[in-house]
Amino acid sequence: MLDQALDEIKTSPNLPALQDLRVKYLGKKGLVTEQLKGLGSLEPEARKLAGQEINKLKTVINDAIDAKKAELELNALNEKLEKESLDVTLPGRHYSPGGLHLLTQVINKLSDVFRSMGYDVEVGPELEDEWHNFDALNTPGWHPARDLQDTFWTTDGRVMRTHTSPMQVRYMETHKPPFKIVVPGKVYRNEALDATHEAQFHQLEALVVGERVTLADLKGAINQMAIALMGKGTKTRLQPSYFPFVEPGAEFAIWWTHPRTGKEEWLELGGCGMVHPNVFKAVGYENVTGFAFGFGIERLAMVSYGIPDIRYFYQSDMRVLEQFRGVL
Ligand code: YSA
Repeated sequence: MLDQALDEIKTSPNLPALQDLRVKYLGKKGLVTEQLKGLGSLEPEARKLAGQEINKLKTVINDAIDAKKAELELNALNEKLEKESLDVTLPGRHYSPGGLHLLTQVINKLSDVFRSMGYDVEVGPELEDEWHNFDALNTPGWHPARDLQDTFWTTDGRVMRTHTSPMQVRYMETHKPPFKIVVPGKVYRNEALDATHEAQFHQLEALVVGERVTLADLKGAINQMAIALMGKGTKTRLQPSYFPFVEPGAEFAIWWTHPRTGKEEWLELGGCGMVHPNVFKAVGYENVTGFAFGFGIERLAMVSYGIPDIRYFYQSDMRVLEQFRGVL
């Protein structure tokens, strides 16, 4: 029986067939098990000898089946691997590392430029109270200038800040002059949207306060910023204008080439001026002067990169965003 069993095991073609052999020889009603059952009728001495023989037989068959099983499993694995063979020369899958949004890059660059000019970079809350956004900036409730900055109010009377200027007040409330700060951040307005107007956009505010700060310092700071951003020879212009929180006030512009018309023209970037005495009064400052300016970061990015429509910044269109990966 042993020879036959070993022969069958050796030629067993696959794992199910091998399992059948295990049952055939070693199962509850298997051939070897049956032999064990027959031992009862033998004399004790003969039973002992026969029992040892049968157990040996059982072990040999069991070992042979285990060895064959390992061999069949290995064969199966090899076959599978052969079918699935890996081509290690294939190029890997490309995962995009992502990148910073152009506006983030411009804000980072602006922060670097101003830090190099000795300014501290500050941030402030986007949800403001009316006092900081308007009243303390010399814009009381009856002031017509409020209409220019229509925005979103919460039911408890707070306001999504319409500009970064409220941070002028917040900073002065908690710091003593002299200082130079810039404040980049998001602002909100209830706007009719078009190529140059969004309801959520970014501004950068600058505030410099000291003993003898002049309009010439203001013009110098704006020039320096424009040159750092756009290179030597960049022209800037101040034009008289009105903002309640400065006196005198101005708008400043940068000379640029319109990306679509190709025409050279002035692009209004933002407002500026000498800090109004009423603003200093609101925060308890005396005997100081200062200048401030604030401008739209989207507008600046549009100038720098020839982007014709502000809405491109917020449409998450990869064809647009990818063009500006790592430009700064
Ligand atoms: C003025 C004087 C200062 O001493 C300090 C700051 C300022 C700026 C003032 N706080 C302000 O917000 N002026 S502004 O209403 O004319 O806006 C400033 C700039 O933000 C604009 O010149 C423009 O570049 C940008 N802006 C305004 N509305 C916008 C916008 N950008 C995109 N979408 C809008 N809806």
